[in-house]
Formats: sequence, structure tokens, C-alpha cells
Amino acid sequence: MDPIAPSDFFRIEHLLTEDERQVRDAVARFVDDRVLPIIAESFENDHFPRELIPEMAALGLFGCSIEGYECAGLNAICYGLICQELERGDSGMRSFASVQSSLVMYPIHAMGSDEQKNRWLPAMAKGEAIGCFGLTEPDGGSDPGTMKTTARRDGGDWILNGAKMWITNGCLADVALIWAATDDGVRGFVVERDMPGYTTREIKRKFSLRASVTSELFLENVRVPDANRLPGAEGLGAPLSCLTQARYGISWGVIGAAEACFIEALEYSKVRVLFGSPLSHKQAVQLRLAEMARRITTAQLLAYRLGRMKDAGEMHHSQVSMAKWNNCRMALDVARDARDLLGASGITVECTPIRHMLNLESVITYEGTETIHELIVGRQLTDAVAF
Ligand code: TGC
Ligand code: FAD
Repeated sequence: MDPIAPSDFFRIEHLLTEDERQVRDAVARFVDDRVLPIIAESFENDHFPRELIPEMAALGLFGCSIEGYECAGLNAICYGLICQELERGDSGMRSFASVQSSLVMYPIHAMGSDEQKNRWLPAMAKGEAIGCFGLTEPDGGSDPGTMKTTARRDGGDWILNGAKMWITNGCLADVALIWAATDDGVRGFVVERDMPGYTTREIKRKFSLRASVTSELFLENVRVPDANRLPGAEGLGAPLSCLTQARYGISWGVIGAAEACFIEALEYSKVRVLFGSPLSHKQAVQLRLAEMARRITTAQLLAYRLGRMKDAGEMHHSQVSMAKWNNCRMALDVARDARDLLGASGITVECTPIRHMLNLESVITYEGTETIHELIVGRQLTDAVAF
């Protein structure tokens, strides 16, 4: 039997098909060769490495679950593995791909008109058009049902007014999917960068996701033709169904971040000699490393099972919530403990865990905070709404 790999303790590798392994390995090579050499500096300089977009597109990472429209048509496990490898590099890289694929291409494909699909999907798959997803508002992201952004009918057009906050890719985006309240409930609109009255502003001074662009969006009497409304999107369930897709990817992605931190701490423990022996020989250190491996392994098994259920059409969004909650908490705890095992060196950007740890503070908050996912699971168990 092969030796047990520290970051694959239960041999998830053996559960993957050859195609799934190939997809994972191609993204792993991209991350090793192109992301890891530059990402610490990108994070330090508050800079998203935009130059990598064409390479990510060439690998087929954008809209990879979509059939046709120049997309790769991969299964859910492949999408998960892509997220895992990207986030092993940095949560900002996975965020970029999540938003492009799950939050913009998915709704255009699932709820858009033929014209919208033909116009945007091939361009987004090639990375020639970038998307963002505007749901959260300044007055509170956990409760999007109370959004204040409005869309009012005016002849064949809609007039949009409002503001969106904390929007990944906002300033980069050619197309913003804006969710707005109408007299008939929530609707989704494809707002194009050059539409008069639509402006963006980058949010600076973040301590988290520094290698990712986060923005505010402003809509002041933006006139949007009805042809830019997603015809299949009716009610709050429409944006929430996009979140299900993105949360699924995050459940896998954070495993990559945790693995990066764990492996760095494990290797360090073998070479750091204190009190006459390497740290890895101390019982208390082994307990911590074993705990990290246990938590990563359980997260991997959860994500894998979720992926197979998704491919079989059997996945419920409360199961995605449990996976997002468990796996983000796991990754944040592993990153924090790995940071501590590195001692003082662990506070510098040269070491990986602190960057992941800071990023994961965003990841555990966006796409539904930990509490929101606990309450979604609680509602599923009890049938009582406790938000
Ligand atoms: P509620 O009554 O529960 O639901 C309204 C309708 O939606 C349906 N539904 C879902 N459908 C699909 N997937 C889901 N996850 C769904 N959750 C609910 C539901 O069945 C219902 O349908 P219908 O036909 O009966 O009307 O709505 P609520 O207002 O009570 O809200 C519930 C709650 C709190 C769970 C929801 O508001 C929520 O999930 N809040 C968290 C908001 C959030 O996660 N925002 C994320 C913004 S995007 C983002 O963060 C991107 S970061 C990207 C990156 O950089 O990677
Ligand atoms: P709030 O909703 O104000 O929550 C504050 C606190 O209250 C949290 O601890 C929460 O758990 C708790 N809380 C909320 N409700 C309850 C309750 N009922 N009971 C008990 N406690 C509760 N949004 C987008 O639309 N698109 C994006 O691309 C996007 N990208 C993001 C990128 C980054 C880097 C970040 C940090 C956020 C991004 N978001 C995006 C926003 C994100 O989804 C929200 O931050 C998140 O949904 C939480 O909303 P909030 O920040 O307004 O916190």
C-alpha cells in the first residue's frame, strides 16, 4: 500500500475518477507555478493579480459546470477540486472564480434569456468579460429580503436606485448582476459597466482578502432595458439559489487553505529543534497536528459526499450550509493553530498561515455568516425559523 499522505489521510484520492484527478492536477500546477510565487506580495500590496485571468480562462475554470457556451461542462467534484486548489493558493483567487462562475455565469445560464446567455457566457468563460454579484447592502447582508435597492418599471425599461456593499470584483466587472426589489418581489438585472448612473468604488484598508478587489456599487436612476432582466429569476429564492452554488465551492475551497497551513506547520515542526528535539517529537505538538489532520479529513469527506449528492441531483441547501459552516470553521481554526506553531515567524507574510487566517475571516463571514448557517441547519431540524 502507498504511504498515507498527511493531507489525504483517508485516501480521497482513490475515490476520484481519472478525469477528476487530471482537472485537480492541472489547477494544482497552475497554483504552484503561477500563484504561489507572487501571492504573498499581492496580498501585501493589496493587489489582485489580474494578469492571471487569461490563464485561468485557458484552463477552463470559469463556468466550468456549464455545458456549451464554450464552457468545460465538468461535474461538481471537479468544480470542488478547482476551488480547493485555487484556495490553497489564496482565498482571493478562489473568490474571483466563485463569483465569475457560481454567482454570475450560473444565474445567467439558469435564469437568463438566450440573448443574455449568448452575449455573456462565452465572453465570461474566456475571461474577456468579468462579472460581479450585487446582493449585500450597507444596512445588513444577512437579511437580503429587506433590501432597499429598487427597480421601478418605466415603459420598456426599469429604473434602478440603491447601493450595494462588499462586492467582490465590483470595480473590475464589465457586468454586475444587481438584485433589486420591485412591486412584484425581488428581480435580477444585468447592469453593464457603462450604463449612466452606475458607479463603483473600491473598499481599501482591508486586513483580509487583500489579493481580491472588494467594492461598493452605486445606482442612481440607472435605466436598464427589460431585455437585461433575468426572465427566470422571480423572488428571493433566485439569488439564494446562486448562493447555494457558491457556498458549495467554498466548502471545498477552504480545505485547500487549511491544507496549505497544515503542511507548512508539519514541515516546520520537523526542523524546529527546541529543548533538544524537534517540535514534531513533542506530545503536545503531535496532538495539535493530529487534530488538524482529523479536522481536515472530516471536512474532505463532507465535501466529497456533498459533491456526489450534487451530481446526483440529491443535494439540499441546508446540507450545503452545514458543509460551509463546518469547513470554514475547520479552516479558520487550523490556520490559527498553524500560525501559532510557527512562533514569531508565523506573523510574517513569508509564512502562509497568517495570510490564510486573515482571509478566512472574510470567508467565514461572506456567503452567509457562521451563525446564519447554524440557524439554517436549526430551521431544517426543527421547522422553526429563528433568524
Ligand atoms: P427564506 O424564506 O428562507 O427563502 C426565500 C425563498 O428562497 C428559498 N431558499 C433557497 N433556495 C435555494 N437555495 C437556498 N440556499 C435557499 N434558501 C432559501 C426558500 O425556499 C424560499 O423559496 P419560496 O419559493 O418558498 O419563496 O428567506 P429569508 O428571508 O427567511 O432568508 C433566509 C436566510 C437568512 C437563510 C437568507 O436570507 C440567507 O441566506 N442570508 C445570508 C445572505 C448571504 O449569504 N449573502 C451572501 C451575499 S453574496 C456573497 O457573500 C459573495 S462572496 C463571494 C466571494 O467572494 O467568494
Ligand atoms: P450582518 O448581517 O450585519 O451581521 C452582523 C453579525 O450579526 C454577524 O455576526 C451575524 O452572524 C450576526 N447575525 C445576523 N443575523 C443574526 C440573527 N438572526 N441572529 C443572530 N445573529 C445574527 N456580498 C455580495 O452580495 N456580493 C459579493 O460579492 C460579496 N463579497 C464579499 C467580499 C468580502 C471580502 C466580504 C467581507 C463580504 C462580501 N459580501 C458580498 C458580503 C457578505 O455576504 C456579507 O458581509 C455577509 O452576508 C454578512 O452581512 P453583514 O456583513 O452585513 O453582517
